[in-house]
Amino acid sequence: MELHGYFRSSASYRVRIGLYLKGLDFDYRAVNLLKNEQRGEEYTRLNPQGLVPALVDGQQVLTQSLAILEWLDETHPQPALLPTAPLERARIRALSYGIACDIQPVQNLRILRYLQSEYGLTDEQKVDWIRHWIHEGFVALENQLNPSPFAAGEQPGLLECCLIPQIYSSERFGMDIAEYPAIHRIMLACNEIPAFIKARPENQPDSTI
Ligand SMILES: N[C@@H](CCC(=O)N[C@@H](CS)C(=O)NCC(=O)O)C(=O)O
Repeated sequence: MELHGYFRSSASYRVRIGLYLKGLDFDYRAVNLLKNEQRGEEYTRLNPQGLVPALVDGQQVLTQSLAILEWLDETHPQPALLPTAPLERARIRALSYGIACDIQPVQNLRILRYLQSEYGLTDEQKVDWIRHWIHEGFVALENQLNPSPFAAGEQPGLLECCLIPQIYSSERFGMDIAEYPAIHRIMLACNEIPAFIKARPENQPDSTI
């Protein structure tokens, strides 16, 4: 498999965690978002949306990080990213979508660039914007987390694949995760797990470019 992504992209980071949790081998193909390579002809042949990540498996191209993670879970069931009981699966999906559909999209590069070019937002205003939406999302998430080590119990899964990259983004913008104790506890537990360590942005080959 080939993962096309960018070291700082939270959606790419989600998929890296999933691949490493499942112990799957893949080649990493860096797509430099700052150079707009995601909009170039070569990459948009893989994903016409011009967004990373894309996962290539033989002749198949998969896009949308959550669809990729669920596909990985269906094709490589162990260790599972989702619980087995339908209601628990729905709960973990809801928490994960809360991050991937409601927090992350409004702070995406193209949104920030548009806010700057069309509405003249300064860098400081963009940081306020980002923090505002993350804080609102994290407060809601915090109130929905159980006191077990991970969102679904003893093992990390889909929610942690989404949460750890979102925490990385929030820390980049100066937020203090200790303000959200349940989220903080999950973060500390994930920080000990090799899959999460390998997936970190600073451990990717394009982090030094
Ligand atoms: N819903 C998509 C979001 C993908 C996405 O937003 N990717 C960002 C990086 S995290 C991107 O490629 N941004 C490029 C841009 O905004 O131009 C997914 O989960 O895969």
